[in-house]
Amino acid sequence: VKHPLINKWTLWYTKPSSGKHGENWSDLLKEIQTFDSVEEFWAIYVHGPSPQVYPSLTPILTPYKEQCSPPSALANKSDYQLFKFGIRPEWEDPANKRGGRFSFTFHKGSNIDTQWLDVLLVTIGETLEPEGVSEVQGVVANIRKGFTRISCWTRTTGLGRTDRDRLMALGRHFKVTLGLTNGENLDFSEHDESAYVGSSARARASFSV
Ligand code: M7G
Repeated sequence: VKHPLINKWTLWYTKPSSGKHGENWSDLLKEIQTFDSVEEFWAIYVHGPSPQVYPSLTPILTPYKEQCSPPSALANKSDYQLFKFGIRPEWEDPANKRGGRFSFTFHKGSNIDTQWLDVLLVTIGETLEPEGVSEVQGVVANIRKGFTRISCWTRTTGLGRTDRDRLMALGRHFKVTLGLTNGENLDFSEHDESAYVGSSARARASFSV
């Protein structure tokens, strides 16, 4: 018997760019596996993608064999993304277009493996937001040279007062999951702006929690 999840999820991986001309973001972004039960999640988390999906992963399994390793084992410039099934982890996806993200940047040398597992669990367990609220689109871990970053992508940017309150509540839960203290701020930025400036790192925060 498998224990079903409320939603179906897909785990993605962005392999580091080679720096070669003509290589673009969509060549780097790869779907690892989709799952909708607790058991399948753990199998992927512990053992990596199932043999059935290996053939489609060949281009990234060699030389990158670390897809389901913890973030600390990933190469610089790689990402993990866990998104609701059907939503690509991109600003351009119709489901993300009008949204944004909460993010926290951990300084160089931080090991975020525990935080990332906790984030995965609250995401598939759907405890980040109350029943009936559906802001969470997915979560992302970025491995970069000088830092690591964990984000939670949301459907909206909290324009109205009630929407903003709902986003703030989500942000506070996310903050607790990451084990942040009150002095450590979680910034919210809009995807619109990340797409405009070409990097989420350079997008300014519209508010913090
Ligand atoms: P980043 O992953 O937001 O973080 O962007 P960083 O700036 O801290 O490294 C890195 C690069 O990946 C961007 O400059 C884009 O080339 C590409 N990229 C990242 N994301 C999330 C997207 C996306 O959603 N759409 C597109 N087209 N490119 C993206």
